[in-house]
Amino acid sequence: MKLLRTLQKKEKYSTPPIWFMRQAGRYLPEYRNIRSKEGNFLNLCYNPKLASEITLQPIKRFGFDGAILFSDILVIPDALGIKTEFIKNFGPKLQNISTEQDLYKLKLNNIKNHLNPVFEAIDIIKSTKPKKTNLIGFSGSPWTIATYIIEGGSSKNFEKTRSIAIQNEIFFQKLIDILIDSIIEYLSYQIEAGVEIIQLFDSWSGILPESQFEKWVLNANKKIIDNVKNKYPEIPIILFTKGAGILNENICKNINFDCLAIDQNLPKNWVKENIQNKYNKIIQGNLDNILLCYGSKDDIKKEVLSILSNFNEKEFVFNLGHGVLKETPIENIELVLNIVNNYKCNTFV
Ligand code: 1CP
Repeated sequence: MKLLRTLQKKEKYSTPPIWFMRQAGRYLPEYRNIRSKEGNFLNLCYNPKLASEITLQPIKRFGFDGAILFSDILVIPDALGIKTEFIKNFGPKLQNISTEQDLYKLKLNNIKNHLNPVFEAIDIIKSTKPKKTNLIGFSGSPWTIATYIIEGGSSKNFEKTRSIAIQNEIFFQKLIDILIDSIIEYLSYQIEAGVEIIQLFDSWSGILPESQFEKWVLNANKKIIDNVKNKYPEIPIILFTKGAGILNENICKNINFDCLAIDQNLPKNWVKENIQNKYNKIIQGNLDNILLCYGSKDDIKKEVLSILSNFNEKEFVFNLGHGVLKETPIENIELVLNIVNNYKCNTFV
């Protein structure tokens, strides 16, 4: 309950709640064990029993305050009828969409039906999770999902998506509007099924210049958040605009969300001054996932303590700046939990 109460600003704890983005995944032997038996990643996402088990694996092992639903941001294109596969040693591969004609073929009313196994998984997790652990539902944000749809998978420079958004804005706006409606519907069903907190992942928001950022990141997330907040004012919303830098100020100025998830690139002083103090937003994150994976114990300890001393004067959620890497040693995660959970005891200072 510590995570939920912190996000609702109902309580300030001496040690912050803690969970990690991508905490359910390939760095865990118990995940790899289940994964090796199921060749198809999406089948795992659509298996309520296994998805609920994987969601709770990091909770059983580490006792995090939040459990993030095991699923993926690309279940939305899959539900829209855009063929989506996860290829071994390659990553996601999506059917190509690039014209208005393609958009007419999408299945617009398929969220409830296609993603019902996800809602069933939520129902199982709700009844089997420890009481103190809060369940976090999520979705990708429109811009980030659109990049996978237009590029047909992951990308390094997003040139195709960026050029279409500029050259064929009418088409791109239609695609974004379809995604906005689908995401609102998806999040609403997740909340009805029992998630207590929502996180929106706009993982590739950082590649856009200001005017484009306003159209595709700010406006799109605002529409989703306004709609969900209107229906479910009690459900805290965390927004992760990775790489947005000082444009995060515009996000805080214009959107009524509860918590800004910050990456590892933002300077702590700037965040403290501008996000925590000026806009009075709760923040989450900032620990470098690469440092967590490859850093020495001493360097990790120093950085964790620096994050705590900078951010923990106000409501704060301890997390990474991006997801746990699959090579991350389990003992590094245990080290961080130990430091965070014992922070006030001064044993590590
Ligand atoms: O074979 C495997 O096991 C697949 C690895 C994997 C896992 C464990 C993928 C493929 N997705 C996931 C789960 C996942 N993805 C979760 C739930 C588990 C948790 O967080 O603990 C969540 C929240 C996501 C979200 C996600 N998927 C994002 C946003 C967060 C971020 O990391 O920026 C993105 C961009 C994806 C797309 C995705 N899913 C998987 C891959 C390989 C990719 C492409 C990543 C890329 O383009 O770099």
